[in-house]
Amino acid sequence: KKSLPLVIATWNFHNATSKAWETLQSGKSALDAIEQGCMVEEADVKNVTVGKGALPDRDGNVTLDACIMNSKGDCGSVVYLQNITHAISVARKVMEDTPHVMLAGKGAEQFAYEKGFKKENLLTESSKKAWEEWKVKSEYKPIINIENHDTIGMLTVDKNGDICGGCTTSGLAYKMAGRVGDSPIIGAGLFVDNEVGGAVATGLGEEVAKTVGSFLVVELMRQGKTPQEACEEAIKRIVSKPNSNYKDFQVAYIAVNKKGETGSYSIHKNFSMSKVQDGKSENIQSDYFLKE
Ligand code: SD4
Repeated sequence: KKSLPLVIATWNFHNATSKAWETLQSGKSALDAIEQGCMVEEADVKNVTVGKGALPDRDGNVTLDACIMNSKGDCGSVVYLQNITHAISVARKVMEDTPHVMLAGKGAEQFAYEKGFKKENLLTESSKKAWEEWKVKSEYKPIINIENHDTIGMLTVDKNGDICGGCTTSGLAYKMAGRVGDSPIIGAGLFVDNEVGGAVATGLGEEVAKTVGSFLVVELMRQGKTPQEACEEAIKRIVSKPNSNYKDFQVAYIAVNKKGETGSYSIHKNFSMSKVQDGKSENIQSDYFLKE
């Protein structure tokens, strides 16, 4: 049996997983750890796929998607949220302070102000410049995510074996106005089942949503697969579809089970998972489907 607690996240998000680990160590809840960890990336203007400084949609608007899930099976989500950096915190408030699961757009923003969140301009000068350069050609093409900075999806298992998760993103750069990805959709971008485990996705959200990817990973674990096997099977579901053009997009999953075993798998190479366990932080290169 692997030692608990542990924290994992998509990509090389050492600062975020470390923050989540410290939060757990300070005696706070696993949900606090998820929120605090995800907030690190939301606040980091250098991460152009999450929170402040994110790349905008085609029209120049930064719109955020996020969700959170606790070990009791409660969840909260915001979609198409503008002008608020910490979408993950608003998602948590939706979960805890409303009878609903999901709030969208203006309603989500209004709710955030009522809860005391500050209005902020999320479009930084450098993201604005990138968008203006993109506009010259306006080529609409999802890009394979090979860099080590991207959507953050995070899972924790606390010392009692209870599991929580979160996911926060600006989605695809230069997406159509109004586009919502997988990340705020419970079961697609994130799923936690405290009897079994949790999973989160990153990459081209449309492909994740079409296969209800994170729920699939968790159900496969319920049927006896390891987290690694479950992630592989969920990726195979996507690439084995008739007419799948998987060579042109990336999807990746990370997963954890109740014992603290973890797994990750992607279509293309260069995906990695951050992990903190026993106080040791590491970045683990993920195995992948498309071998040269
Ligand atoms: C989306 N899955 O909106 C997100 C984006 C992402 O790596 O994960 N990028 O489709």
